[in-house]
Amino acid sequence: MKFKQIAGGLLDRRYFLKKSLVFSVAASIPAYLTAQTPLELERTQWMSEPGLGFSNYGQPSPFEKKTIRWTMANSHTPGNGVSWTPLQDLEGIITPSGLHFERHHNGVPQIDPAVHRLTIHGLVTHPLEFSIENLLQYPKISRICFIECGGNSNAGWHKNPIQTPVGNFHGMVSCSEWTGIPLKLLLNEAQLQPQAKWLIAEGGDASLMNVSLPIEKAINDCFVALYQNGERIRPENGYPLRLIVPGWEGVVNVKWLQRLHIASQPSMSRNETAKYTELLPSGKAQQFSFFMSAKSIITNPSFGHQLNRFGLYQISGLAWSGRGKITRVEVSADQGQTWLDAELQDPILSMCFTRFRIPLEWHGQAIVLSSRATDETGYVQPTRTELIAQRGRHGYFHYNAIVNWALSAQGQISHVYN
Ligand SMILES: Nc1nc2c(c(=O)[nH]1)N[C@H]1C(S)=C(S)[C@@H](COP(=O)(O)O)O[C@H]1N2
Ligand SMILES: [Mo]
Repeated sequence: MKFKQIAGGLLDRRYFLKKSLVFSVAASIPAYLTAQTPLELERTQWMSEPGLGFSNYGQPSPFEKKTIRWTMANSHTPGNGVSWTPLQDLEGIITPSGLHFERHHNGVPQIDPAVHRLTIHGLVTHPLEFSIENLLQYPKISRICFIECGGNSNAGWHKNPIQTPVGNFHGMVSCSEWTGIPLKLLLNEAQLQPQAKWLIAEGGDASLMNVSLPIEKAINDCFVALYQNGERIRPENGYPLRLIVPGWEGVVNVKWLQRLHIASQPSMSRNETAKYTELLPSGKAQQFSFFMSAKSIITNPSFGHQLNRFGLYQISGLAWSGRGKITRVEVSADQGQTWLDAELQDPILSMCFTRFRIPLEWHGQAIVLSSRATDETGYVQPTRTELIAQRGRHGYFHYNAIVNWALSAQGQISHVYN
């Protein structure tokens, strides 16, 4: 067989497909999978008595209690903090709603949808006020897209590589199917005046956060979402209404949306001046760095996982880009000297998580696993050294360098820089 096997034990992504055509079944199955004879199934307790009854709202299996968000709040201001999506425990591309990361500046408001209003005013011909009921009358769209906090992965700037599960390092990104009304429709109802250049979106929580967006983006693909993964948005993620700004940093995806002020200038609010700006080597700060650039991480295996047998492993991970579709993910097992293309799993959508997979044959070799994403603009995820060369060492936001996992001969995984 002419499978490309490169340094470190990575195999061609089509390995399994071709293997089943070439090998006889017996020869290709590892001994530990062979069933004991006689082939009799043990009668378990759950086969011997009726199961539980129906429930009004389903919950995960009690055996999956470890798959939870990791929360961290400021003890002086408990409403200000983060909870991380446990990316190391999840598969596919959709983040379950109850595990979507959270970033609140002043807690989760308990908004009564019957009272909530969305106001559009400023440089418009018809200032408008919508109730949720009014909004539900408009034509809706659905879109699967990621939301990533601009501060995600910021531990990558640390001098020494942080040793923590993927979710606690990169878990300020999640991906849902959002359903709502294109902003363009609502702005058309209000009729923008010619001087309208910026849209200032305000949330109805106690942080009264506001952010400014160029009007072109607002018209192009933004929408106000009422549903998340088929059900009404969770309170933590903006119930009853949030702004979705595909591909752009989390902070502009205003939750608990209550006001759209159309203006000729940005508002220069705290979250676009003091925060969510990049301090460059020149000492100047870069503002309005909206796009989330291409990024990828191997989620399985990753820090905290233990390889406890020799043989084939299926490496899998996530890639995404705020500039469009992911076109390629390469994986290396030798500190980035040689790379092999991973399989990209359908669907491959713009500004959305893309799942990648590649087999690895592991026989106790110590290797370094890395993944590198390319998006449809041709942008290639940089190494950490390249990122630091571009951005200096004073940054905090928008860290998207290649992540390396060192796999030891004992099957343990640690985070390393190269
Ligand atoms: N009203 C309001 N909107 C907000 C925030 C907030 O605190 N209040 N946090 C922002 C930030 S910084 C991010 S990263 C995203 C997080 O969205 P999520 O909590 O649904 O993951 O919401 C943004 N929208
Ligand atoms: Mo954020």
